Amino acid sequence: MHGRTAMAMALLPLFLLQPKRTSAQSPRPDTIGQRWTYDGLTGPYVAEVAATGLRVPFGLAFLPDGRALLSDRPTGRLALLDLRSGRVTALEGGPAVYDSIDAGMLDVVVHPDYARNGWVFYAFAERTDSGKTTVVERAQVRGSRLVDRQRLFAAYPAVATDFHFGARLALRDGYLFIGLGERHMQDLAQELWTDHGKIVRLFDDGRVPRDNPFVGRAGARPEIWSLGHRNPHGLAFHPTTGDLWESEHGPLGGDEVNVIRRGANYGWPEVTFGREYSGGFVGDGRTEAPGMEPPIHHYASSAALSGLAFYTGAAFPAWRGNLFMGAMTPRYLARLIITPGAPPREERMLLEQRWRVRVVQQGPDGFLYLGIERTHPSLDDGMIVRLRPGP
Ligand SMILES: [Ca+2]
Repeated sequence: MHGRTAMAMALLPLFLLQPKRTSAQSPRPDTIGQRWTYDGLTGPYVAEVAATGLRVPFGLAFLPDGRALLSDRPTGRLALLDLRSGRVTALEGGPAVYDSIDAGMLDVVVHPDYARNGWVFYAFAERTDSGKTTVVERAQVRGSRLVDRQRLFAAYPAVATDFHFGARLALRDGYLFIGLGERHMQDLAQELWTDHGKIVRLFDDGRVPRDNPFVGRAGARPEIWSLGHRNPHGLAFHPTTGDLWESEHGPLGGDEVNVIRRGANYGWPEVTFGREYSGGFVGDGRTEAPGMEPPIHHYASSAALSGLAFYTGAAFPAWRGNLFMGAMTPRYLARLIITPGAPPREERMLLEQRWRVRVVQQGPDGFLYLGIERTHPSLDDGMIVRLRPGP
């Protein structure tokens, strides 16, 4: 996302479900332990600062020992977060990261079998003589160092722009899915010779599965799983269906939530509900076309969706099965209530904070953790905030 201006929100056909805030605004800057209480639609909840001193916390993943891994995009670093004290310790031994505009250290995830194999996976932007691209590695965490780093993937080819690197990672059943932006070169999203604007699927050791949809097609990248994406910023498996869900940024409007199918084309830039930043149509302005998958949900005005998490915990029973995303341009946390056969309903949470929520993850305690970016040093520090049930 770049160059966007805040716009009035027009979220039809959603119902607008607006919670009301109950406690007074606290003075800035925010500090660890600072909290606000809200009357949500499903009951009271507390937003509590868990860590500060960050810039753009882009990825967040929990380790079995009560710590979390986070990425702080423009610093190019991964860090360990102690969830009890809020102490953040940068990890040494990471890769050299390119950090301009949309680049930097991107997503980080923990292998579902981490307790057995110790692998963590992370995506970052890399600069070489031929340009910049999105790279994925896996490594082990030993003390405060990354060790045994293995390079698994580099999106082909490296190009000159500093925009739309993605990236989000999701792991299940030995497969690694990577959501990649089209690098602000929109026609690449429809081209099978390049990884940009695609979701790719690898084994978790970086090998390409032979049953990927474009294996054996002349000129196609065999790692491609789906195409026609603009800039994925959320990727997660549905807790009951197992489907892979994705959120992506549109241009001016046209942010989407998609369910990702093998080999499917998600349309960008041939079909979109968004407009060019100038206000004109993208291409010939089509919003649907044969052979192109429609989003299951889209935003008519700019939402700048970031992160995607399904809630499954015990702390908020009323949220189970709901989908959470940051909406960074209007600046709220979206709770989507998805009912088959009906339009999603949305609760816009934390509107008064005007936080830019970059990432949402459910913690091992069942609380919801948000990575919030620094918008201005004297207003919002980059921080991690947890939502827990209120009194
Ligand atoms: Ca689309």
